[in-house]
Amino acid sequence: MCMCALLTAAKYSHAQSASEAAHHEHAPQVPAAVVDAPAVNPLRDAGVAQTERVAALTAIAKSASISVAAATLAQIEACDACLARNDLASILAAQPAADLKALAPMLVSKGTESTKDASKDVSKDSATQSTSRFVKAACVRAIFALPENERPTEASAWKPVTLKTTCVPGKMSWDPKEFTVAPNSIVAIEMTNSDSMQHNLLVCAPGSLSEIGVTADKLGEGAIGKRREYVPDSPKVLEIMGLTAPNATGVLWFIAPAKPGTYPLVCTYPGHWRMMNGKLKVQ
Ligand SMILES: [Cu+2]
Repeated sequence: MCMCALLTAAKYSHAQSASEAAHHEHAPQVPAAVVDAPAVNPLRDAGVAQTERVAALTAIAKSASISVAAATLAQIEACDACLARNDLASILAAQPAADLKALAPMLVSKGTESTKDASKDVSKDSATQSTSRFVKAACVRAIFALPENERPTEASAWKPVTLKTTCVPGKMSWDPKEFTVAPNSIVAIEMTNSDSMQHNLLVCAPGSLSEIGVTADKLGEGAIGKRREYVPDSPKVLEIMGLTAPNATGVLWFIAPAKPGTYPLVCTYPGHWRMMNGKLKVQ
């Protein structure tokens, strides 16, 4: 039996059990979200393996006769504030240097032009303005993936700040967990997960820690939460480093908020937020 037949069979048996449940008052109800869950989009959704995202991007690149790097940049622009944005940025940065160099004029242009939005308060940005911050960060990250002597001269004006932290084994905490950066600076967080369980890292709007944390805990109770990898659907979630496996290092590049303040860092894996939080001070 081919894979599609298997999937169809699985879908049919699922639908059948839902229908049976609906006709039997004592049978447990199958939540509609499970039966009618839309297909996962490897270019937009959370919880998709990088290999699957790359396969989708490769297919687009092939059909349009462009490089995977060019296809990825187009998808980063199209993805808006989607949950795949940091993964797409990571894929772009991992493309061959020759392909990134071919894209460099565009990367420099986009990495520079979106600073026009930098005077805005990030927590009040419209989706479009936020997108340009994401696109800018992805373009800058891709330029810095090139060897230093191959970067365009414009990039010498960019001074990324790298913040390194570690998930402390068994402590549900980061070390360090407080950082200070300048407004609008280019920031790269590298989180080494030395713990035995998955963790993510979100940058949130000032004062929103408990709101985001409580929402994340609720996400732990349903299928939707798992599909979102426990990232609340809230404008107060500003930046997302997705779930990072034990012994792996998560990387998140972003443009620091324009408005000075204390921005909570939090892991939204259900049950973690009360202990696993930190501070990004922008001043
Ligand atoms: Cu965690």
